[in-house]
Amino acid sequence: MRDPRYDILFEPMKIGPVTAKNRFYQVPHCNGGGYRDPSAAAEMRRMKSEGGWGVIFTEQTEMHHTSEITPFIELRLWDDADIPALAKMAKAMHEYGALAGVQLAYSGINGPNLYTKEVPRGPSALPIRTFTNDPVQARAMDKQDIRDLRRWHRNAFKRARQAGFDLVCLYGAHGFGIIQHFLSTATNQRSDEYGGSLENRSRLMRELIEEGRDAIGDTCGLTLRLSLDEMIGELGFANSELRDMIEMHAELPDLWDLAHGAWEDCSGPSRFKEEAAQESLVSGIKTLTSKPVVGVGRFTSPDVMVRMIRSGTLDFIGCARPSIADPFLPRKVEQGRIEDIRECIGCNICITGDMTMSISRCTQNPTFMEEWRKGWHPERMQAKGDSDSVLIVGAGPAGLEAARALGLRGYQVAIAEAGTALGGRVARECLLPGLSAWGRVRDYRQYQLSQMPNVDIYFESRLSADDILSFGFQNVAIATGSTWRRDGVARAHVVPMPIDAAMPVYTPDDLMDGKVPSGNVVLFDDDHYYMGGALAELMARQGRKVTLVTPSAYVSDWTRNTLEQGAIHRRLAELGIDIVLNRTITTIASGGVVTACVYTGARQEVAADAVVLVTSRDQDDAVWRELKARENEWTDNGIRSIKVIGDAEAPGPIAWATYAGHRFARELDEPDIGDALPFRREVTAVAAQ
Ligand code: FMN
Repeated sequence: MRDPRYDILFEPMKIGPVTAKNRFYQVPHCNGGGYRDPSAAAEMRRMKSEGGWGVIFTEQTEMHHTSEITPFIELRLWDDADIPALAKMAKAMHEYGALAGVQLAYSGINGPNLYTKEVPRGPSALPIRTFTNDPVQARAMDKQDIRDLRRWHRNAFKRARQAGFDLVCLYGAHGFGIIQHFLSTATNQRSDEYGGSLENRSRLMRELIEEGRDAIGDTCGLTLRLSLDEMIGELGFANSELRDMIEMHAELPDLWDLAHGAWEDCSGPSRFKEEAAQESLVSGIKTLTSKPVVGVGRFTSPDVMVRMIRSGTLDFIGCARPSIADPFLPRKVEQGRIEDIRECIGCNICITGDMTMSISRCTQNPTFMEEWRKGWHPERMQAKGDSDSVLIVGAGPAGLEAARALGLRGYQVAIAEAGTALGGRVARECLLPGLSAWGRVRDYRQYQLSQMPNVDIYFESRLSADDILSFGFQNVAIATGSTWRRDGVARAHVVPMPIDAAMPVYTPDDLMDGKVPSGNVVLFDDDHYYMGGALAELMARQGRKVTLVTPSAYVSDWTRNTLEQGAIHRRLAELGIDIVLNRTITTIASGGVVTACVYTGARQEVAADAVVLVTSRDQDDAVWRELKARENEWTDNGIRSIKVIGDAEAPGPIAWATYAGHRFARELDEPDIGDALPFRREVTAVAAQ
């Protein structure tokens, strides 16, 4: 039963000519699948429809071939050939009563056109502004270009309508859309009627919306997504100017969709941004317009959502990442199952799918983007197979997710944990600066397991191979995790590096155990994800003088894919950490280290009292290897299967571990598919000629 204090979230809301059944609004988000995996993306959106969202949007959809953002894989609506894929998406969104929305993007100076080889167009002649700094410039649009752009928009609106969408959103946020490029004096340096005054800079926006309305008719709503503040200094489109602009065009779109700054500002990870972080930027805007306002802020708490509505800040609760972590969030609020919400941890691993052009993952929801590929439902598991019992050795993220999913299937599950708490690495890492929300990986599963009578948990149970063979479980998952290496082996050193025994050497495990080195510390980061930066921050906050050395050109290089690399560098610099890029450590001597430039080999000595090695991890798989060597004893002991999963198989990010745990649970007792591909995919049809 729904708690009446959440009733307000379930009020139907009008958006122009259409009505959303509630205020849960899935704002546009990409998924790495896009035009390459349209059925996978459609099925993912269908889950959100089943999960109760009132409005569901696509990701950004390139609306014309003269503006595309290769290598990133989004949707396309270049011509009629793209309509069927989008129609499939709209149909899936509609299935349980959501409004289906498509976000149209003309990327202007954000589109390098690497695939179509067209010359990019923008309000002014400027270099393309992308993550990849492509050596391409846009030409300034003349009047004919503007007329063309308006016609292309009308065509795209008609196609969107044909595909069955109820809402069309024009993308002018995150620095990505042509509307923003015209609005901002940083990118619009025109002297004609499309440049100069705010009225002139918003002329194109007005024309596109007015003409779009004619093109889509009176059964489809038209929304506008704008940046709350461009965050690029004086020339940028700042919050005050946005407010002036909304006042000037208050009734123009059917809804104002407001999202902060650049993408990294808007989708800031929990390490740097709290829930509702955009509140002050959006507050008061509702008084400028009678049209509804949607805003975002990694909303996972229904109480915060209610506060956003009751305070008159928002009409709709916009969610991207929380809807990925739990596509059933609205349904759970409606059913009074708040404790079952699988809260987003704000790690931004979902964004890496887009940034690496692969396919998205979610740490909390391992079924994300596997709904069609593997037939995985985010809430339901198939019933158990032939066998009955499973022993899971290790209660880290892989073990916990395996236990939860197997418990749902109906197996008798026992978890044996060597320590005294659940969570494994998650329990330790969530104590590092800024990472507390990551503890939700454990908290969600801990609660779910506590509700399952068929799952037992045993602490202080460090099992040997003999124990496992003698316990009588039919299936076993070895999820014993990993340990950070102490010998420097990773990428720069594939064999142990020379280390003088007189120099105190620490690993991330030591620091997480509370053993923090003293004096001047050199941290060598050859891991390149978050750990090196997080430990440097930890030590600096404890008063150590820290020098971070990395062979990469960036601190915490891989976090460029989670959109937090800039924030990490800024924080470390502000904490006074000495950042040494493009250098590796060749030798650890008694009073310091020797570094070498990765390009020239030029050497330098750095004095140090201690060294922290953030390099790679060893899988803790001794028990697994012993069991594997004794495979001939399995059957006699009633064992049908033993598998090693997660970090114990091969260390990776936490999302890899929850995925491995989930996959183990899905595949147990299923037929062996041999060499067949373990997922579905779409293969482009080959032209006859
Ligand atoms: N915003 C867009 O306007 N268009 C997009 O295509 C888009 N892609 C995104 C992809 C991912 C994986 C994520 C996490 C966000 C994306 N965003 C995009 C931004 C979100 O719409 C949203 O504004 C932002 O993530 C903040 O909302 P949240 O805190 O609920 O995640």
